[in-house]
Amino acid sequence: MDPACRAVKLAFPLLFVTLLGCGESITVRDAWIREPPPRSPAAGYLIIENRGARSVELVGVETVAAERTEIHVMEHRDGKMTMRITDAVTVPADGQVALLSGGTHLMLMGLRRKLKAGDEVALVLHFADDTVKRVVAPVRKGGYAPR
Ligand SMILES: [Cu+2]
Repeated sequence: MDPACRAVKLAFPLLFVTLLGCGESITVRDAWIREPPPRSPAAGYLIIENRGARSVELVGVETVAAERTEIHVMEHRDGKMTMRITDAVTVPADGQVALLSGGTHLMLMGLRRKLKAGDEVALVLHFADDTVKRVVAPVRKGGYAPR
């Protein structure tokens, strides 16, 4: 949240959204989690839209369904695609980032319960500007789609 928005929010907690639209520039949609094989982490996908004039950074994701949730990027190494943890994903101003099968994705590590198609997982997304977005991700069967 930019400093002006934060100041207005502190001074006028009920008015800031309608007056300035602060914190309303980020939308999370099309979230889903692939049903994982037994004893495996689960990959999660979603799209983050940023209608604001500044870029925002996704800096963390959490869910009660897993001990921790990592953000993974794919990279070529020695001719193979491998996954690497990243600290943040930048969503450009007036743009979007798609976490898709075969690309940047969420990885739910240490699942606390079995995830089966039809289940729902509540995800909490934290952004560097203190914005918090909650989204419910259905669990679906789905093939891996390299890109
Ligand atoms: Cu991964």
